Amino acid sequence: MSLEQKHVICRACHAQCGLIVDFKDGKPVATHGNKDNPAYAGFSCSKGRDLQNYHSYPSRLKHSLKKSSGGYDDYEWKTAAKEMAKKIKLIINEHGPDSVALYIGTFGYNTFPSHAFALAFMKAIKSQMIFTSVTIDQPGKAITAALHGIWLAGGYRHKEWDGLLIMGSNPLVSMLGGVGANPAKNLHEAKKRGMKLIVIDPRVTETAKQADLHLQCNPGYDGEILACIIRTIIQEDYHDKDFIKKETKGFSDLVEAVQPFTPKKVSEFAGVTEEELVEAARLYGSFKKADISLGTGPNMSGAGNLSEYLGKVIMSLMGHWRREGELKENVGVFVNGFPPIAAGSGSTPATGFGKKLRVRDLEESTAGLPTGALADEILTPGKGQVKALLVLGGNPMLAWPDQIKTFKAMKKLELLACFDPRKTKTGILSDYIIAPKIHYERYSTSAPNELLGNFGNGWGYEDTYGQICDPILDVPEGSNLCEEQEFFYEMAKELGLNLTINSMAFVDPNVASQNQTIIKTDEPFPDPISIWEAILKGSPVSYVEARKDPDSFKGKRFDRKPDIIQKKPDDWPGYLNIGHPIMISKLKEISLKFGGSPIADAFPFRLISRRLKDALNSAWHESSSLKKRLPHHPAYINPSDMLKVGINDGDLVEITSERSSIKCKSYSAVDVKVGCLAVPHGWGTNPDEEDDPINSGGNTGRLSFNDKNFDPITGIPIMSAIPVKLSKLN
Ligand SMILES: Nc1nc2c(c(=O)[nH]1)N[C@H]1C(S)=C(S)[C@@H](COP(=O)(O)OP(=O)(O)OC[C@H]3O[C@@H](n4cnc5c(=O)[nH]c(N)nc54)[C@H](O)[C@@H]3O)O[C@H]1N2
Ligand SMILES: Nc1nc2c(c(=O)[nH]1)N[C@H]1C(S)=C(S)[C@@H](COP(=O)(O)OP(=O)(O)OC[C@H]3O[C@@H](n4cnc5c(=O)[nH]c(N)nc54)[C@H](O)[C@@H]3O)O[C@H]1N2
Ligand code: SF4
Ligand SMILES: [Mo]
Repeated sequence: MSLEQKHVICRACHAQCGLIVDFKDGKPVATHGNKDNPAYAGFSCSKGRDLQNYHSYPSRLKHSLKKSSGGYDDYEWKTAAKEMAKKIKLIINEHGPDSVALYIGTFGYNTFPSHAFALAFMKAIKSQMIFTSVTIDQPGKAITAALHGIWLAGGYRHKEWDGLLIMGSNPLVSMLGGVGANPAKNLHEAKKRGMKLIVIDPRVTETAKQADLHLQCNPGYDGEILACIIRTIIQEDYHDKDFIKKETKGFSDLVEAVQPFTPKKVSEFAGVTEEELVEAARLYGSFKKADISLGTGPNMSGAGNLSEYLGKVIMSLMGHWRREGELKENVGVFVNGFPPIAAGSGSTPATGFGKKLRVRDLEESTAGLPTGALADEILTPGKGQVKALLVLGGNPMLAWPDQIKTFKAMKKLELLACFDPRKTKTGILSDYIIAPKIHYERYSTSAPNELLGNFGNGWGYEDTYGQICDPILDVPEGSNLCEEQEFFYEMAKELGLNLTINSMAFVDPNVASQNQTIIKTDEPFPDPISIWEAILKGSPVSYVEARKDPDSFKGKRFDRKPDIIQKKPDDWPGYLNIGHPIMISKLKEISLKFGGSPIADAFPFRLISRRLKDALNSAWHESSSLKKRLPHHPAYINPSDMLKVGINDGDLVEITSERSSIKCKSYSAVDVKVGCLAVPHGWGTNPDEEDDPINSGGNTGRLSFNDKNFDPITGIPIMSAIPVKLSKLN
């Protein structure tokens, strides 16, 4: 018997944990954390620990598929690429380049080469119709970066925090939310050091259980709660007047706009007491080096841009940004961050520079094109109608809002192709499913998580951590699998086009496009190392150099000096905008209709989103750990609400919104706010299939309209805090 250990990067989520795989007689038998890894320090989650099984899940495709009259045929991927390219050409000839759209889902991001080649392909065919899951996730972050501006030196990291405010995020499960690569350990250490944690969430989440102060709010009032905190911070004189004067604009407009948000008024509808609101403001006001992190909850419940914006405004009011002369340790390994200058970038437009959609006056914003409107772009006839959709590592049928409309849209397409290792609910409507190599079978780096570090406070790495990973397992015997980038290359080759790859080692897209590599399709497909070299062109540490050190494959701290934050030049034009007119008018708008629109008696509950430890959106539902822990898709309901409606734990329930209804199995959960149902997204059947609440669960996307209550900038509709009613299913 031979035993061996190999290092790997788990790409099952953005966290990109450095793990170890145990091999027995050449077969992977276990995957686990690596306690010597300097960033993850032994961390792994149940999905990572299931990776060796994931490669042979029954649902895993070993061949690409093409739809035929009798179902699906196994297909050579190269043949599929040639056929799809021909079809795309016909569609473009008839309807123009923008009739071909690309949707990049969560897995399209986690694999940089596929992402970069997909974008390059779209550029080559001259289509601007590139959509991603960002606009149905936390688009408020990109809008805030534009309107508020970015503090170039960044914020403080968990080792330095004396305080942290988390709103509508659960980093102990989601690994997003700013507590670093090993959130449980980092949070524990920070708290031991005296850091105080404030959590604002309708659920007593794993993270809220650690909080010094938990505001168990009603969902959908985050803008009001933050405005109230701002009002109190200013009124009680906690703000940093010197920082505000030197580095920000808009203070007086802000002060005026938050006046209506008194603790008394906000406490009337936000589900928290006046005292709790004031206590949260005082506690945050007492912090010197703190961070505010918002998650999907506030972004999906109606005022995402405003909530994200006000989160940053509080940090700027308090001056919780890294200052001149301080050290910045995360100076980048594979990704270049912002220059280490103690200065605001200035406010830039969030829209008005890109592609305009034909529907609802929506257009490209700093968060990208509105995915919430893509179904309409497919369904609305006329010039510019989308006829072909390429789905890279996503699952629109279970992830997009308005499942009923999404279904109609998918059926309407002349060409639908999914790049996915499984035949998903979108896959079963597709003309082609392209089966990729996965995890152990691919080259990867920790760059995706590092790049994320520039988009969310406390995301990414603390310091100069990086890892490289080469394949550690052959593809299954008899399979015919590709990496998505090879597929895009084959399509481009068929169309006689070259591909121009932008480096992904820069935050600024303009700089990225100055670091391009042209992939000539009359030459052979480049080897994987050259591909990664191109993807990371211009990175602080060269990929090829990094490969020379065996420790890079285990995950290590690269030897790079921390930056000393520089003083801004005297003529620096930038600033932080804490009173942006768009956000000030949004504050006025919500102050005029306090408490939002009254909830119709017909829909007295609010359905909120939440994530599951063992699943990843619509994927990993087959994992053994999930099946053991949670055999059914749960609708978590407070027992007092169950009593009110006359349901018992485990009963099947119907959840109905203005849009439609779904069936789920109820789970009694004292940790859910009374009046809320917490239901994970990414489950359920397609609208033309039988409901299957036991095995498939209910799709929360089916409960939302994509064209009502949507954000006018990003197009995100209400995907959390959806008004619903609840009844027992007989
Ligand atoms: N109501 C409601 N709706 C939501 C949310 C919510 O909280 N509430 N969350 C939203 C959010 S935050 C997001 S990001 C979206 C997610 O939206 P999507 O990204 O569209 O959905 P996922 O389920 O993450 O789809 C990922 C797909 O990638 C596939 N995959 C796995 N590994 C690979 C690989 O190596 N290569 C390729 N090509 N594919 C792979 C998986 O099988 C899966 O089908 O959903 C959104 N929808
Ligand atoms: N295990 C696991 N990890 C994941 C994923 C997964 O599916 N499973 N998905 C990945 C993806 S795509 C993403 S984007 C991240 C998301 O990461 P997070 O944003 O941390 O996602 P959640 O864990 O769903 O936390 C959202 C929280 O918002 C609360 N909430 C809902 N509505 C409201 C509201 O109106 N106001 C407030 N204040 N709170 C509200 C919910 O109770 C929930 O606790 O996680 C990623 N990581
Ligand atoms: S947290 Fe994400 S990257 Fe880490 S082991 Fe789990 S699924 Fe993999
Ligand atoms: Mo997401």
